[in-house]
Amino acid sequence: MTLFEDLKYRGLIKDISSPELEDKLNNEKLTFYIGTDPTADSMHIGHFSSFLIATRLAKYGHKPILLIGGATGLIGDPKPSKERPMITPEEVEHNVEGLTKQAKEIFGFEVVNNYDWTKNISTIDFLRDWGKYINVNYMLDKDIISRRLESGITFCEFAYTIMQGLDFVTLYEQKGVTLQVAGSDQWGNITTGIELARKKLDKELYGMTMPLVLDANGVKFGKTEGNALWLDKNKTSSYELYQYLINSSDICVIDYLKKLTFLTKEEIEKIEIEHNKAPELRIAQEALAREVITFLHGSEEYEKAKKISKALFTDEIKTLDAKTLKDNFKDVPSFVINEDINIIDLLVNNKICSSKREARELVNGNAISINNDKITDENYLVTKDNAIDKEVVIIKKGKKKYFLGLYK
Ligand code: 485
Repeated sequence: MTLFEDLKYRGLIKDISSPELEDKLNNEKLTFYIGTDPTADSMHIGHFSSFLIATRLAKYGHKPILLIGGATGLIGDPKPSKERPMITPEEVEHNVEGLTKQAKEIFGFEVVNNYDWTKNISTIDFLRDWGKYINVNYMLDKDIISRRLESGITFCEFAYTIMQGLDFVTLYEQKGVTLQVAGSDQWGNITTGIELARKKLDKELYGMTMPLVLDANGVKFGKTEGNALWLDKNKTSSYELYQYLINSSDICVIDYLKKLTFLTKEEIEKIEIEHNKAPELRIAQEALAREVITFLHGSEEYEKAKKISKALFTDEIKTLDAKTLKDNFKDVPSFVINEDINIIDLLVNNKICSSKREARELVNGNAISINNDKITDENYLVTKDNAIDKEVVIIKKGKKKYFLGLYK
């Protein structure tokens, strides 16, 4: 299979700037780039799904450059809805550091920062050397900008697309970059770069975008209620990542395998057959969790996450040590338990239930477990002696909600 066929099979091509790109991707060795802005000090799983294209193209001999937008992060890529809040230069710098380290660690490619070539451009140079080549009418036609005209857009954000375009041309001049890849929302910014290269240098650069990865409800992959799923394992444990991936819907999981793993078409087809025979075994979801977590954090972390997940549903939970449990339940609500306490009081005092009545109903309805033992007695006493390692009490409410009680 050629690279282009492989990308098409995976559903990874939304737009390409020219049909010539197919031949170039299949027969030439290109230097290409993908960028992200430092809005946080870690990437999340949505970035991962886009950045993975770098590794995919590299496997076919192309050379990736990863860009962290130390300059563009100070401006803010316009969202279709509203102006972004500005982030302080200190915060941007801190985030650039985190992202640069992370991008190197996870992907192992060259990382550049657009602040390096943007910081010394004067206002006059910006307007003469770049602004002069771009017509405002052309900018107003861009999807994201046109969607902001009614609610308003500041000149600061309006100019953003020229900054990204300037990056593309600069990376072509400095490093021979001829292709920019990104998610489909970046089409307008990629084409600004292509336009600048044509007008300034009479040079044809190329762009390619990927569709957004969506779940069964049309929600962006990786968007959970509340928190993002971070790639930094100190922010999102491998266990939490495992839980998210293992719970992927049957309808989407094959698409995720195509887009988020390097399993071959043959391997995915085999998994799909097995999966369709017995979806309840979650063979496809397990393969997804294995591939993604191993890529991000290594196989040991995957094995640990799998072990904990399995243990939570069996008595094996009692064989895990307090440290492993605490490390992997970082985002699970936790509280300190000071003394032996009746189950109903524990549930109400720590806001797991909103009233004693609700707590009793849940206990009587078999909906509460402590360290995987169903508690059905309203007078049950939670004690330090019964805590795992005399420290950790795992409280489960219903099928999925976990809480951690910790004895000091
Ligand atoms: O020269 C560049 C300067 C900045 C950027 C790219 C090239 C960042 C880009 N404008 C952006 O905002 N990207 C998003 C981000 O940083 O979160 C997301 C895109 C998504 C995908 C991902 O980055 O929304 O489609 O490309 C990697």
